[in-house]
Amino acid sequence: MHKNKQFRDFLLSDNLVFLMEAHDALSAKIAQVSGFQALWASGLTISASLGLRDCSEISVTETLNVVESMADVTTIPIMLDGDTGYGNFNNVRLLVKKLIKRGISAVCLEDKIFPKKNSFIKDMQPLEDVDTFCGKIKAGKDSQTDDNFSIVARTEALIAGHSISEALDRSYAYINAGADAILIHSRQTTADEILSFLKQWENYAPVVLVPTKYYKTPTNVFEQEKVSMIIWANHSLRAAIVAMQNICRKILKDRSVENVEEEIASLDEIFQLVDQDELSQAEKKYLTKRREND
Ligand code: SPV
Ligand code: MG
Repeated sequence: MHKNKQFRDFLLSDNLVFLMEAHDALSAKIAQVSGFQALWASGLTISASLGLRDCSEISVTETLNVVESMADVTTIPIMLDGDTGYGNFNNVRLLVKKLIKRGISAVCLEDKIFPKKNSFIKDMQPLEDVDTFCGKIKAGKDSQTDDNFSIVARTEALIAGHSISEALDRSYAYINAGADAILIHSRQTTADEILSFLKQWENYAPVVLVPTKYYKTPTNVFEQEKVSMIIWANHSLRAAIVAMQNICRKILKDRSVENVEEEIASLDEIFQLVDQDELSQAEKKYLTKRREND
């Protein structure tokens, strides 16, 4: 449970915290070992790693199983990308309860309509009615069994082509409905509209950003604007795709693995990541008697 408090503290603190994308237990573990303080369980990359589209194609059960496996092997807080909440307010209530049981510290809900599509697909996706979305947030907050679980409300107003003032109005409404923070999303390649939003927002409540497209803006610019969190939303999977494509090409071309050994993780590295040593220690402790009786 203290992970939930840690996540809430990250939201409220003056320091900028980075959330690294994870799509399975191994990518979650690698992000933690690398030094990230929190994880983003991305809808896009979890879907892609299951061979599916980020269009509400994966079920709640599939998502829960993946995030549980991430929580099992890590100790840092995880925020699930909860998309539209998989239905109406009632589905959100069930989702929140199940996430807390599975060791997840926060969920991000977006004001689109189920079934949604990824924000970088060029379609203009309709936004959820403000009151309906506020109902989802209230229902989620009322059903959380741990006070420190966080709900981040994500507005897609800018992505859907609406004005900054529409994004601001929606964000105020979501915070007033009980959301712990706002995620303001943009698909522009500069941070202009985000910075304009932040100036007018005046740090009314914590803000989370996803600079997938406006990555050229240095992160200290956002830090100066008191942004709480930045999500690197898909970079582990994108790195893994290139690495896997390269290795597949090379092995096929060379008809051998002789030239790839140096480029890939050793088996020892895999054993280390899954904590093989822990099992060896446990065997010494728990298998002793059997050995004595042999
Ligand atoms: C995701 O990672 O699934 C996100 C972020 O929601 S984005 O792809 O930018 O919509
Ligand atoms: Mg998503």
